[in-house]
Amino acid sequence: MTGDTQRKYRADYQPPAYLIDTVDLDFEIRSDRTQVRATYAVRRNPDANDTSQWRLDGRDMQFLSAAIDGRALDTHEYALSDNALVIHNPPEIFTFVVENTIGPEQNLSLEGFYRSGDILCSQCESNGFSRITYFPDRPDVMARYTTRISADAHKFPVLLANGNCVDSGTLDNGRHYAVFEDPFAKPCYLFAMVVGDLGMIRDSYTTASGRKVDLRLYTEHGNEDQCHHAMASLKQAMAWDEDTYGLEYDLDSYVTVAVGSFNMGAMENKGLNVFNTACIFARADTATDSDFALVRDVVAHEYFHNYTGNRVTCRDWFQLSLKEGLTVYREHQFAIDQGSPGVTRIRQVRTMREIQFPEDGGPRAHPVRPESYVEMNNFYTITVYEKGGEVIRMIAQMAGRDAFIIAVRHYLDKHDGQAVTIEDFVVAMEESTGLDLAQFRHWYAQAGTPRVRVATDFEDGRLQLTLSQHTPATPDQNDKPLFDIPVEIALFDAEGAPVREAEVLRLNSAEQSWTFDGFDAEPTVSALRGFTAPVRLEYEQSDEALARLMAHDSDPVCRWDAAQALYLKTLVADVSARREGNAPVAAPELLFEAIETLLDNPPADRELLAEMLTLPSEAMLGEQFDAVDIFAIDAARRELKEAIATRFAKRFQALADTHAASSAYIFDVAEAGRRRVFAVALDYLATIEAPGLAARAAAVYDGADNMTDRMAALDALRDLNAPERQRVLDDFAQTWADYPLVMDKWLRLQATTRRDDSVERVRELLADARFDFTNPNRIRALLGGFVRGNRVGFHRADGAGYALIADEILRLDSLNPQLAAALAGMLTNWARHVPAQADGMRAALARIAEAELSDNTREIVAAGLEQ
Ligand code: 0A1
Ligand code: ZN
Repeated sequence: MTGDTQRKYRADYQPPAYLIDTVDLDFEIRSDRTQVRATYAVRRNPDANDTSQWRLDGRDMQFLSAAIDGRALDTHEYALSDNALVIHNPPEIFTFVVENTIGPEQNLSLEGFYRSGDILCSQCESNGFSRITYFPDRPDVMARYTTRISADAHKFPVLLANGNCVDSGTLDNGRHYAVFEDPFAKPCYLFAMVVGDLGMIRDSYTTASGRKVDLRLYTEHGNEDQCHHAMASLKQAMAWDEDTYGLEYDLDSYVTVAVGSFNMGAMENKGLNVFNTACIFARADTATDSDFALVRDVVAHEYFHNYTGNRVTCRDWFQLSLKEGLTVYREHQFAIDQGSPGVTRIRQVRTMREIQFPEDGGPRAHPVRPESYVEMNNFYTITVYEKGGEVIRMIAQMAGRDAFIIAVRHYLDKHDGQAVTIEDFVVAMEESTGLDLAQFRHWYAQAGTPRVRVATDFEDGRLQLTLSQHTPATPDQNDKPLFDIPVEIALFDAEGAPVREAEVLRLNSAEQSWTFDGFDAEPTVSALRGFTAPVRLEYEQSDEALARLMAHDSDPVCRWDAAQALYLKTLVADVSARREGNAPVAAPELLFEAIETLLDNPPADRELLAEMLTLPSEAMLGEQFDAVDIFAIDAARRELKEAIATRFAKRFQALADTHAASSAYIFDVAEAGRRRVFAVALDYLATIEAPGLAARAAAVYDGADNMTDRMAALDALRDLNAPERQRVLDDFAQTWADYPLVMDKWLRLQATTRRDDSVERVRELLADARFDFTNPNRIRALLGGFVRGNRVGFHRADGAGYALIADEILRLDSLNPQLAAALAGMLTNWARHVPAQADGMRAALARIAEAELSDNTREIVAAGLEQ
């Protein structure tokens, strides 16, 4: 992007001109405006290059006054613009006071201090603090905060900010106040405050060294009973971080607030997390097993940030993965330790392949540590988070888990209270583990998914295994260096017995070979076990070898992957045949035999069985082609599903019978696995409209004591013409009318229903009173659900799906640019589609580009059009 003046570059980093030791904030919340008075203890930064000016960021607020050491500044001593207050020639050490007003009641932008329903709450990452008051809004300015809030006691009985409440009381005119002190220095993006009329649940946790931590979780009244799982998850996470990393919580209270309007999952503000209700609420009758897992993992993620993110933070936003990659990795390990490690890992792998790989192969590909950006909020990406987590996982694997944990402790001790870089982290890893990570560093600097090709040669009882690597060019990075890639392998004999223990091969040149001796017959290779590196494996294995791995591989990821590869072979051949106008390709008998073997000898982990019976997603299938044809993919996938359902109809009936609910709902591995198998069986039976299926699903819906089974029934009925479908949908809407998050499931279900007029149905729902355009969760359910979950509808040949999304992006952009940009991202991979689809997507992007856009959306749309 040339001539882009607002683009920021990592290479341009300059240390801050002035440092701030303490921040005193005073908020007087009034119904019209909120008055802010901020007092800073400031001193010149000895490491700064130019201290002739001091820049404080500030947007969307009313400036009132500024004073240095008690003397109000004259207008010639500062410059005020739309987004900054610049002080000329400040002294070396001084007290700065700035006064301004903001309008939280009118602020629906979900940034700064804003309104969510009747709650006023803050969101400062990445640059929201500069919508609250004038401040150098950058993470390397760390200070100790004191916050005083005063507000109407009736309207806002609960007042919260980071840290310990050190004073509170009543004031005249029905007002009250509270003062909070946070003893830890923090960057302003971790500042938080919330005021509202809130309900609360309370618990406590005693740390290993005996600190009793007061745990409170606030939400709008009436929702308290949906918060217990989140509270239990928090305690699990606190215990896990002590047991695993020896890290104990460092304040006396840990407060969480759940709000209905939030752009992301949650925010790790020091001692005062703010959460999207979608990542807190979970009750058996309102939330599915995946919701329960999501809540558990997001709660843990935010808690883990207390060290990896808060105690040690990022120097600048290019380093975002320093805190996010490491915290995602910690969250992943935590999730794995909660049971069903194989399937948990499989889900992580699926996210990488189905969402991250496409990002890394498209116009928005960027390194885990980006080099430049226009709008930082566009860089909270799957690459920074999940690929960043995979990069950490590789370091952990090379070091060994124990040595890695020691190295993380070393990093945290060395940089406690500092704002540092990814390079600082890597150096700490090298210092502690002794690893040489010189070549490994490319993982942070280079975008794109490396391809690793596997070739074998067997002769005279000796197997030669050759691995080679190649990384396709990505925007702005044409010549890719060689990566340091750990590839775990194991070898099995024809009966599936292991003949070589698992071992990790380090591929760090273009091509390398390894030899394994002493075999009577050619062994079967199980490669990239556990997904040891975020690479695309290119390995043409025979159907027989895949069936063998599917039946016997001791690594659940490879076992599942072998099944996926077997399904993919048929699907890819069939899609290609359809594209070329040839007769469809039927599945080979061996595939059915492999499924039969699986059903005869299912893995003990029911969720693994369910995953292995699930065909590769449309996204995964799309990844196999240079030019994606949604309709050929859809047809091939449906036909294979029908063929499997027809062949095994009796078995699926039996599976549904043996896996039907027989006791009250509990969320644990065994029960969630059972429900998952039940849902998969029902889904196959629905595919062929098996006799009695609609009635059975409706009966499940009526009788279920939990949302997981109810959703399984609804999913099975979704595309059927049966009268039961409308009956249960209406019942659902009536029963859950007062539960917006549950109604999101209803919206999503309809958005993803296969029907010729699904675009029109989505438009109808957009106008429905049950839909709320100002709430991101509603938009994600209806529009996100439509684009991702209804590919046939979205890519409809007349372009109506693209037009719908373009219309809504344009409508949303001024209200919520962050979300509008995320939706626009769904159009940018147009070049990967066949011409008919590509042209339509591109035209929609071009139409968006003609409008006056936010920086967020403009950056995404420009990248999409430039390829
Ligand atoms: N740091 C949070 C994610 C987050 C980022 C930006 C936000 O602004 C709306 C909110 C949350 C996390 O990783 O959980
Ligand atoms: Zn995070």
